[in-house]
Amino acid sequence: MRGLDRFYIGGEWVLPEPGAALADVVDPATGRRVAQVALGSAADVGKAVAAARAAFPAFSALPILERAALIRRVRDGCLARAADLAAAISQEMGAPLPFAGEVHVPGGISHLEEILRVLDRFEWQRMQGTTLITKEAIGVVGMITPWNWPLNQTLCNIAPALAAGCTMILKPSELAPLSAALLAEIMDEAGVPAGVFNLVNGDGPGVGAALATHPGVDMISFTGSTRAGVLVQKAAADTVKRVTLELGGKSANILLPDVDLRDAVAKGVARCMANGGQSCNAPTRMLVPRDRLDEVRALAREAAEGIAVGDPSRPGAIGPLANRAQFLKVQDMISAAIAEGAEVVAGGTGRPPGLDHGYHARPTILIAHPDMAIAREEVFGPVLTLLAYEDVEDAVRIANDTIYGLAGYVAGRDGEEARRVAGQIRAGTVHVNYPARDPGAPFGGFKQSGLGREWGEFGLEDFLEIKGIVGYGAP
Ligand code: TXE
Repeated sequence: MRGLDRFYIGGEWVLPEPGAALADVVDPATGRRVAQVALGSAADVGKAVAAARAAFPAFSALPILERAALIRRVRDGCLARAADLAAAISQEMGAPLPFAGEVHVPGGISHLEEILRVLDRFEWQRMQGTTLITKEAIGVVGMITPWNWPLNQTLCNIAPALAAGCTMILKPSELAPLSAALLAEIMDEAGVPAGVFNLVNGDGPGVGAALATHPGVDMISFTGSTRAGVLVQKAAADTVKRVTLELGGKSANILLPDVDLRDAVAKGVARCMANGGQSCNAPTRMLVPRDRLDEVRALAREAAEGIAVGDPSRPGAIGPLANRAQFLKVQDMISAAIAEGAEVVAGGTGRPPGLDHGYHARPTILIAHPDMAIAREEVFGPVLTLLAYEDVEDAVRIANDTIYGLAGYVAGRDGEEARRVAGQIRAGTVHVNYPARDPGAPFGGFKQSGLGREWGEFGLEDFLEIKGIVGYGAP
């Protein structure tokens, strides 16, 4: 992979500035190093910004149909290398290979497909009286992405940026840079004009901060922890960049009193544990009627104990946590919850029996009180917290009693009641009765879960400025 020891800048594979450190890329399933990645510096970022700025005028002026054709070629390149992408994702963050191939890769590619549909009908300009309202590309975008859904997170930025006519510099997670390096090859082979897409690897304080402060960067699209997102927004403030943030979550899953408990608990556990629980929109708090807590306890235990860990051949298997720091954080949070009085229904600390390598954690179900840290803070691991509620009003109150507002879930037999409750959840995406993923739905947070919206037309809008030309239609 060329994009590990070199960066992709201005259409060339460029060596880092002298003195660049190397970081290990570790396969979390084994704990062994599989590659090394060069960590760039502000000087590397400066070169990439210059290339992106130089490419911006021509690329933003390209007819939409040509930009759509380019997106189609990128999609075709991703499809042609889907197996390589899945292998890279599996190695860099531990997703079992079937899950990487069947969920991660198609999920990423769906953003290219969706933006093509959006481009077919997008309204770029309209008249308002004699004023022309137009939308145009923001400029050069710095993209800082994390390790949990690497291809999904890079493509859900790249697709709308290409559609808008922006040029870009991607800094993927230094812990999971493999699929992004492949993506740079795919972009190159697809004929993306030089300087439109650039890849600079590095860590947050180095390359991430350099992107956030560089005056030649017009926008930062950040996905990651709330901690780093706040730092990025502060760093970007001096140059008044547009900043979109896709941050953490602690999403509630309200099981209404009339719900089919067996079905809803099984699906709720599976959704929470999918990807090893490392999804910002995972339903990590299951809210259940207090008088049915005993039934839920038994059903949740059964569901959690049915999840295979670390055996990719088993359907629904989960892999290890993506890295050592995450493994340790999850262990600490489970221990702290137990110390605070949470009841362990399934799992607990330590590795699953028989797995003494890698960063595998046990699918864990805890019954907690809404005030405990485990019920309030993002864990980002295979840990589901059960919370009892008194009545539906109480459930909605608990669901909304959080600094986060990324997603919500409601399940119940009476559709009208489920939709009514969904309307009361303060979150960017609410799911009623476990629907299939919709890449055209807006994705983003209320409250401290973020700023802006990703996916589909909502993602595209975030890469556009709105301009009014007053007097345009005057005689
Ligand atoms: O992510 P970081 P970490 C949450 C989750 C997890 C926690 C820690 O709770 O346990 O974050 O993860 C870059 N300036 N999420 O610390 O640091 C970094 O290099 C600019 C939620 O591994 O947020 C990487 O590219 N950039 C989440 C990206 O930010 C900086 C996904 C994400 O890393 C930076 C991942 C800085 N000062 C973790 N510091 C989600 N919302 O999906 C770091 N980065």
